[in-house]
Amino acid sequence: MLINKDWKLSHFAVGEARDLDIASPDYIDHFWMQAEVPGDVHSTLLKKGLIDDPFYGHNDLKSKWIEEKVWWYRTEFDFDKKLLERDEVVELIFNGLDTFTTIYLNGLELGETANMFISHTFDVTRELVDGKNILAVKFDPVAEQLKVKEKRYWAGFGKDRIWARKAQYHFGWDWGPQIITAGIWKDVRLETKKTVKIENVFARTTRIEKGRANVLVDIDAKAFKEDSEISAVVTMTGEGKSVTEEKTLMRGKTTVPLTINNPKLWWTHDLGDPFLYQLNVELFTAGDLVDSYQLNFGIRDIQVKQEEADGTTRFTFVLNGIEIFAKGANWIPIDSFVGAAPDMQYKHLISLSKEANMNMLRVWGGGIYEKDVFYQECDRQGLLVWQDFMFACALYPDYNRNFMNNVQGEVEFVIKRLRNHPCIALWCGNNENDWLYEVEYAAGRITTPFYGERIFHEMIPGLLKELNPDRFYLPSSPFGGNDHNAEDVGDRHNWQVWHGNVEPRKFGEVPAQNYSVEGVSFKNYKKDKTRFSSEFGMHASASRYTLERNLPEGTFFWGSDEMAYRNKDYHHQKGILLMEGYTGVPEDIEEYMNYSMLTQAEGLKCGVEHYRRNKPETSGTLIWQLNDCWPGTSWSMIDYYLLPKASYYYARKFNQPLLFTLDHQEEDGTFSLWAVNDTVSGWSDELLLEVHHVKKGMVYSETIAVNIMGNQSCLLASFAEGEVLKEYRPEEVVIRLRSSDDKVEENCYYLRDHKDMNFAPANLIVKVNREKQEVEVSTDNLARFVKLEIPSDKVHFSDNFFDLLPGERKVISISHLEFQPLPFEQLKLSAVNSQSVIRED
Ligand code: BMA
Repeated sequence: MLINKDWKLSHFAVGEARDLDIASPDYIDHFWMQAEVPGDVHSTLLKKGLIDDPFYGHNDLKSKWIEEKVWWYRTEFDFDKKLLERDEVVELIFNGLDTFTTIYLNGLELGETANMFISHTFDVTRELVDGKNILAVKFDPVAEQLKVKEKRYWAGFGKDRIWARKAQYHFGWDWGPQIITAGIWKDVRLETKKTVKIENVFARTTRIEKGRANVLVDIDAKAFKEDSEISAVVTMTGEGKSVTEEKTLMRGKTTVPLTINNPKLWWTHDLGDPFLYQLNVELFTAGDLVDSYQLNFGIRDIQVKQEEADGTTRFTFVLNGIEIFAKGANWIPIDSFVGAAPDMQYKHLISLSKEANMNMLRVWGGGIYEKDVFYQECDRQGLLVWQDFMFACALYPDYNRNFMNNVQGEVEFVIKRLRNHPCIALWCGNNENDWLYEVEYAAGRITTPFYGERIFHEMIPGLLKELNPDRFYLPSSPFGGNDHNAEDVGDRHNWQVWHGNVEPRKFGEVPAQNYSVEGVSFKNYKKDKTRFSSEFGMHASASRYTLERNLPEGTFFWGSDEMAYRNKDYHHQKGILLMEGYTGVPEDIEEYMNYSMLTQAEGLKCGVEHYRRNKPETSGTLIWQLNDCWPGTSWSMIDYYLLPKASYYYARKFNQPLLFTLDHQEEDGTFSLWAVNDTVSGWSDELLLEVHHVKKGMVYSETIAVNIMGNQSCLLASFAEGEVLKEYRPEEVVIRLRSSDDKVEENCYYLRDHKDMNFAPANLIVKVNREKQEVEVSTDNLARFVKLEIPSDKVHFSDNFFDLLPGERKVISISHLEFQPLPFEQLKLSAVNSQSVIRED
C-alpha cells in the first residue's frame, strides 16, 4: 500500500514548536497546504505559487529562507487491522528522505534518519491502529545539523556538505546553484509480510560457455517465526522457455544454481540486443506462498582488461568476451529538485544518449545513486553504467564513528540495491578525491591526512568483496599511475582543456595552470594518450529558449549580470580564451550562443575522434557532461529543457560505430585519413574524399578502398594539403568524408580555425511542410552551422547545427519528445554565414 496521497506540509522556526505536539494525532493541520509525495518542499511551494521560480533570474537567493525552517509533513491513512492475520508483520518503508528527519506514527517516535541515499524501514505492526493513522515526518534544517561539525580541512564547493549524506551538488557546484532541498523524495509504503520476507536476492552470471550459461541466485530471507521451514522456487523465463529450480533455505539463506541452455546474452545496443530474462523468486512455508520477488535479468559477463599479454597497460571494458570502446558521457542529477523530476525525463535522456551512439553513462559521485527508472532504462536500452559512490572533490571524516556507521549502511544498501542490474559495469569509490588530495597537498593547500581514504580503500572494497566480488572496483576517478591522473595507467580526466591544468605532472610536483589561448585549447586533446578518458569537455551556451525563459526582461545580452549568474564556474575567462582560439571572441549574445556551441562541438569532435583513432590504447571517452540540473551555462550537451546543443548532434556523428575521420597536422600542413570500426564485423567500403570550395562546390575527389577488420582503427592515407587543394586556399574549402554506399554519416572538416575561414555569404531557402513536420533547407554557397530553433522545450530535430555544401539540400524532421504541437510559425533558421533566409510554407 502506497502512502503517497494526502500529505500536508507546513514550516516552523527552529525551536518554535514542540515536536510531540505536532506529531500528535490530535494536532490540527487543517490550515496546512497539500504536498506532493514524492517531491520536495521547494517544488510544492512553487506549485502553490508561494515562491517565485528559483531558476528564474536570481530567485534562488529569494528562497533561501526555506532552508532555515523546520518543515513538517503529515498524512492520515486508514488501516484495517482486522484484516491482518496472526502471523503478519507490517513494515513502514520510506524509500527516500532528504535528509535529517524524525518520524512519528500516531504520536510515537519511530526513529531518526540522516541519509538521503538509503531507504528506512520500521516494523509498525503494533503501532498501527485500526482505522485512522497519523504519520508525521519532521525535517530539520541542514545547516542546523552541520553547524556543530568541524570544517577545518579541504573540500571543494563548500565545506559543510562533507558531513551530510545528502546529494553534494545541493550545496552548489561549478554547474549548478546552491539549493538545499528537503522532503520525502521517494515513495512511502506499507508492506504486509507473512512469517517470512525476502530481504535480498543476488543474481549473477558465473559462467558463459558455448551453448549454456550458469547463473547463481542467492536468497536472503528473514523469518519472523524461528521454526518456519522455508523453500524457494526460482524461475528464469525468456524467449518462451523457463528453467525452474527449488531449494530449502538454511538459516534464512540459500543459493540456487540455474543452467540456461542456448542463452540469449545481454549486449549494449551497438553490439546486439540488450536481452532481459524474467527472474521470479517465490518463498513458501508449509505450502503457502509467503513472499515473492521479480527481476529483469541480463546474462552477460563484464570485465575490465588492464593489461595486454605483453604487459602494455589498458583500461578496456570487455563485454561477453568482446573488447569495447566505451562512448558516452557523465550524468549529473537531472534536476536541483530531483525528487519532483518525472520519470519520463529519464527515459528521454537515456533515449537521446542511445541515439547519440553512446554505450556508457557515468553516474558521477557528487549527485545521487540514481532512481530505479534510470537503471531499468539502461538495462532495457543497452547502455552500460559506470557507477560512482557518492563522494566528490573533498576529504570526508573517516575518523568519526557515527559518520562511518552511516556510510557503511549506505554502501551495503547501495551494493545490494544495484548489483543485479546488467548495466552496471564498474564501481568507483569517489570522484577526484584521491587525485585532488595529492595535488592540493603538493601545492601546500592541504596539511591533513587523506581523510576518506578508509572509505575508498578499506570499507568499500571490503564490502564489495563480500557482496559483489565479480564487479571491477576502481577506488577513485581518475586513478592509476604517477600521478593519479596519469596517461599510462587507469582512467584520466583531461582538464588541460578548459581548466588549463598543466600536465603531465608527477606525485609531489606543484600543480600549475596555464590560462592562455594555447593553455586551454581543445587541440591539447591530441597530445593525450590516456587509456580511458573519463572526463573532458567545455562549456556551451544553453539554447535561446532556455535562456529567454529564465532571464528577466532586458538582461538577455552578452555581458549582463544575469548571463554571468547562469555560469557557476570560477574564472569565466577560460571560456573566452577557448573561443578566442577557435571562433574569435563573441561580441553579442547571438555570437556567444553560436561561438560557444561551435567551439564545444568542434572541440569534443577533435577530442573523441582523436581518442577513437588511438583505439585500443585508449578505450573510452566519457564526455563531461551530458545534462543539466537547471537552466544554466555549463559543459552539458543537452540543456535543462532537453534541448540538445550543437555538440549533441555532432556526437551522433563522431560516435557512430563506423567512422571516417581526418587528423589534420597544423604544424606541417598534412592530414591523414582514418577508419575506425567499433563493430565486431569486418568493414569493406569506399571512402570518398571530397574537397568543396565554399562557392564553387566540389573541386577535388578521390576514392580510397577500405578493408578493415572488426574492432580496429586504421590509418588509410596521408596527404599534404596542397595535393588535394590545388589552387584553392585552405580558408575557402571544406573536406567531406563519406562512404560510397552511405554506410556512414558524412563528416566535414575545415583546415583552418573558424575565425580564419573565409566563407561566402549563404542564401538559404527553407520549405516548411507542417503536415509532415518537415523542413527542406537548401543553399547557394556553403552554409556553415545551419541552426534550426523553435521556442519550445523537448524539441527533437533529426539533425541540427549541420553544414550544407554549395547547392545541396537537406530534409529535417521535427517533433516534440512528448508529441506536443510545436509553433512552426516561429521556426527560425540561420547559419553563421547566412545572408538571407527565404521561407516557403
Ligand atoms: C570535474 C567533475 C566535476 C566538475 C567538473 C567541471 O572535476 O568531476 O566535479 O563539475 O570537473 O569542473
